[in-house]
Amino acid sequence: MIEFKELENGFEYIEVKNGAACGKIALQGGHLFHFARNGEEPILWLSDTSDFKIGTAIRGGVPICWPSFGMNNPDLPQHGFARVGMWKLENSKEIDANTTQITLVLNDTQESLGMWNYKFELELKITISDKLTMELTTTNLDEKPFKLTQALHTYFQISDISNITIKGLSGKPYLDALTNKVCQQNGDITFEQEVDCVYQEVDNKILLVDKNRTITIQNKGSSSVVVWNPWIQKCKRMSAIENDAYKEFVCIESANAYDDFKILLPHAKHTLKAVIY
Ligand code: TA6
Repeated sequence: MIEFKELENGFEYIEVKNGAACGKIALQGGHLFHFARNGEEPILWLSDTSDFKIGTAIRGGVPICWPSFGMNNPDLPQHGFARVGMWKLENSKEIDANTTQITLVLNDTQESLGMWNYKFELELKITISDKLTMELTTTNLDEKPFKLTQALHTYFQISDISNITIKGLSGKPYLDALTNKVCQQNGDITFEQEVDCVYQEVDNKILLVDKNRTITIQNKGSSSVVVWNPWIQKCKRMSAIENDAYKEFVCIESANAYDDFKILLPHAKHTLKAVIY
């Protein structure tokens, strides 16, 4: 089932249900804000106080950070403009009883050209099945090259921040965004404070091990992964989130960030892919 729905305030989204899973995708931001396998707790976390209003990024799900991650480009808002842009539905198809694919696109506008003077096409292909697959493809439609940093800024729902361990990043170098120092990961990741790390040279699966389930993240077209939890103080300062919600989620972001940036020549393409299961 693929349904086109609207909230009372006119906020449009697509609801997908099939034999394996369900998902909800907002046209604003191309923002997948719900994904759950049938009979299971959602895999994506969504803030109870998230905004569903035009021009404000949803807090949770998978915000699309593009064409810059963080404040990598001072001419752009934090995490770029794609996550508040109005995307268009390009295609929706039920591949089989357990697999549904939704394709959304975002193109340059007068507004985007005013901030970032490049013609582009950004395509997001979301496949909802017992696995969640997201493929974000950038095409440079301009006559000049551009630098790209990006992330699928995935918020994972967890039982509690004290219960989880992230495996697969031991030995990897990372930029600690809190200290701006480059360090090396020693062993698995657990959480006792704010964490905001951009891991580099990542070429393997990442495991999010929780009390009752383990989620696997397999990336392609990316060698950087961001691990983030705001912890107590930053959570209190953030918009559209309850003060103690830091306990409910962790972000493991499939990225091209920091040294893993891309330079796209005219008419070149790059796909950032994440498979979550
Ligand atoms: O990915 C981690 C991060 O860059 C954090 O520094 C924090 O700012 C987070 O993204 C959320 O950013 P947002 O603009 O969505 O509040």
